[in-house]
Amino acid sequence: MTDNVINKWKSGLARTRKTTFGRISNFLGTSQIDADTWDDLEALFIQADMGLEATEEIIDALKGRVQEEGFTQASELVEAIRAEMLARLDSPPELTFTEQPSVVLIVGVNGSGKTTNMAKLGGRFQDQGKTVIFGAADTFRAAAIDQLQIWGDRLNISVIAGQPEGDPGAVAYDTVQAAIARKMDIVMIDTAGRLHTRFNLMEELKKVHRVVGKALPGSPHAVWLVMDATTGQNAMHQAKAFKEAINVTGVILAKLDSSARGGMVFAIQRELGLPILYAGLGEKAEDLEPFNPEAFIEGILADFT
Ligand SMILES: Nc1nc2c(ncn2[C@@H]2O[C@H](COP(=O)(O)OP(=O)(O)O)[C@@H](O)[C@H]2O)c(=O)[nH]1
Ligand SMILES: [Mg+2]
Repeated sequence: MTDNVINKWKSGLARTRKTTFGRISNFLGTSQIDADTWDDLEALFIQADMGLEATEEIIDALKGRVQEEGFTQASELVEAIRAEMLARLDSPPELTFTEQPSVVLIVGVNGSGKTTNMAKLGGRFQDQGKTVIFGAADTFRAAAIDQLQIWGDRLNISVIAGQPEGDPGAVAYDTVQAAIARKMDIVMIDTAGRLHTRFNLMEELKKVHRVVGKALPGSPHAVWLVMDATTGQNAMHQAKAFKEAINVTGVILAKLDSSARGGMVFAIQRELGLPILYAGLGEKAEDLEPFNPEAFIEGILADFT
C-alpha cells in the first residue's frame, strides 16, 4: 500500500475519525478495563453507525481477548480493536469482466451518486483498456439523461438513451443490443432512484433486470448498489429493500468524505453481506478508490497511539 493511498483514506475519513473513532484513544487513556470501558466503546461504535450486530460481535471478541491475554489496562486494548475490526472487513473481489459484454446495472436511491460514480468507473475501466458503453435508463427525469450524456461526451463513451419518461426497460434492452453489435466489453446501465412509490421503483428495477436478461441471457453479470454514506441507517434500510427486489452483488459507498458515518462499512458487510467495491473519498474521479480494509482501518484509527 502506498503512502498516497493511505493519505487519501486518511483525508477521506477525517470526519468519521474526528466525530467518533478518533475519540477511542482519549477515553481508553490510562484507566483500568471495567464495565465503563465496554459501555463507552459500545456507545461509540453504535454512534459511528457500525450497527448493533457488528458492535456486539467486536465487543464480545474484545472481552474474550482480555480474558485470554490478561489485559488490565484499557490502553492495552488498542491493538486488539484494530485487529478485531480488520478481521471483519473483506477485500473486494477482483473485477474480471470475463463475459463479453459484461453487463452492470447501477441501482440506488435518487441523489446517492449513481450517475457520477458510474461515469467515474466507466472512465476508469476505459483507461484500463476496456471498451465501455452507457445506458441512460433513468428516464424519470430529463436532467438525468442530460447529465449522463455530458459525462459520455467528456469521456468519449457512447450513451444509449430514449425519451424522457420513456420505458427504461427498452433503453436497457437497446443498450445491451448495441453493446453486442459493437463488441463492447462493458455495459453500464444507470437506473432511476425515485418513482412515485418504492413499490413502483422496485417493480421497475425487476423489469429492467428481466429485460437485460432477455437481451443477453445470463446478464446482468453485476448489480452495484450505490449507497450514500452520509445517510447512515437510512441507507441501510433502503439497501435491504433493493436486496429483496433484485440480486445486488456489490456496494459502491459514495460520499464517505462528506460523512461522519464511516462505521457503516461494518454494517454493510455484516448486515447486508455485500462486498464494498469502491468508496468515494472526494468529488474527483481519482477519489473513487477500490475498497481497501487496511487503508480504511488506518483512516478511521489514524490518531491512535
Ligand atoms: N463529496 C462527494 N460527492 C459525491 C460523491 N459521489 C457523488 N457525489 C455527489 O452527489 C451528487 C448526486 O450524485 P448523482 O450521481 O447525480 O446521484 P444519482 O441521483 O444517484 O444519479 C452529485 O453532486 C455528486 O457530485 C462522493 O463520493 N463524494
Ligand atoms: Mg442519476
